[in-house]
Amino acid sequence: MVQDFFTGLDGTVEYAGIDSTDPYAYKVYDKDRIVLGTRMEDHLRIAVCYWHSFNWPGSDVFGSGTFDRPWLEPTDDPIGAARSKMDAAFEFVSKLGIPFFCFHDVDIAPAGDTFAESAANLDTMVGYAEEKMAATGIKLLWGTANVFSHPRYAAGAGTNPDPEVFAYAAAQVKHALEATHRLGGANYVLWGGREGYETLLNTDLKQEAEQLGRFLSLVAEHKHKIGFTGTLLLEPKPQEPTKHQYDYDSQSVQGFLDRFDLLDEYRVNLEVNHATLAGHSFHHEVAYAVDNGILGSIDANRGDYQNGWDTDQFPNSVEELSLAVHEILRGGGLGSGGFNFDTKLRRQSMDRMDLFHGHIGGIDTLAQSLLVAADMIEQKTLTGARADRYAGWSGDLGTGILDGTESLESLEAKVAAGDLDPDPVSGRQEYLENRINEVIWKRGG
Ligand code: XLS
Ligand code: NI
Ligand code: NI
Repeated sequence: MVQDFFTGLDGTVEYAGIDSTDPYAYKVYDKDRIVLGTRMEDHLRIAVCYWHSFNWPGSDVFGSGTFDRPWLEPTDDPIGAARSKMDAAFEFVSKLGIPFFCFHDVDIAPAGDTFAESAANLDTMVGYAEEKMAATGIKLLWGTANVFSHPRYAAGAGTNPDPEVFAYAAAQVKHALEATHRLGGANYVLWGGREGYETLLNTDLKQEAEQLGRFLSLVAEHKHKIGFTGTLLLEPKPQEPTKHQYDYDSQSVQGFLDRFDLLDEYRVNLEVNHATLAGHSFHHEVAYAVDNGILGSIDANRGDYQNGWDTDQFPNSVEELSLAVHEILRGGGLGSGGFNFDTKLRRQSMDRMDLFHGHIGGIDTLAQSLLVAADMIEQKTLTGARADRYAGWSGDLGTGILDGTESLESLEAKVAAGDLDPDPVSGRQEYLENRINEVIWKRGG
């Protein structure tokens, strides 16, 4: 008998429109609404993450768990408890009415005393997930391996100074990749939480980069060997828990992939709060990835501008997200990716029903951002201004420079002959800011 955990809500969260006062209804997210020719649900491909929502008891470094999570209570039946947790997760995602979930191996299956036991536990729980997915229609956006929490990974997984730890991480990632494949996952993620360093005093940067490149090549080889057709994704983050993480941001990941000839094998999973930790805006990270052909998927959340760490709060700013969603639409959408809510409740949000409030607000914010971004695309609010700004590059001089016809000598000759007389023009930043606000305000955002 499957127990119901979210009895505070009988049915499912439905779209009720902006005039509804029901806190358990979507005000904007209307999955079947067509936006630029595509259903809203198919644009956004929203996922709930297992770790923050179902595994985390609300503990922080100063205190223990505060959350009401009956499925996390101590037990002498770890597989039974993992099943209850999965019941809770699937009940929640079904009631939320969104299509995907994401997990780490250790989120869904208890650790055993040996690798073989842990792997067997994962297989058991993957079997249970298959049943749950078949019964609910919920799909897997991505799976991943947690190769950062266990003490053996304190000095890194693929970048560990000990090759035995590399081997252990390789075994764990292989198994998690196969579990993701078995569940029909659309992507597989690698977040290198401890692939970095605490101090340069004991770190051989050259050696660790070689190891990481090799690790990623092995994963790509295995993906093809087992016939997994999902996308491999690297998730950049500049630091935390390490002082410095190698997958710092999209640009450094792109350089790393290029160096190890892996640009065809990997894309990026960009997280809002990781972008801001790196000193970028999320808009920057997305725009960079789109323009360099490496955008894969998104971990939706937000940081706190007063704090320097990964607070993983639920997104609530349409203004901030609209700009990023606009770049995504401009780039042709997310493909196999989606918006995974890598989001945490605040520690004082103890009630399990708070999980609904966090997700409903975040999903509506995202939906509103999609509408704003679609308006911006249709009105060419930014694309038109950008095209005008670079129009000179389609003329004879611009094409001649880029295609190699011109040299420094020929350019000097043109300038010296007085043929060219460039006129500085306005970048119109304030004008563009106003146009964006108009779109947002017209949408009632
Ligand atoms: C941590 C990361 C992590 C990844 C999955 O900061 O966001 O949650 O998304 O390992
Ligand atoms: Ni993440
Ligand atoms: Ni994060």
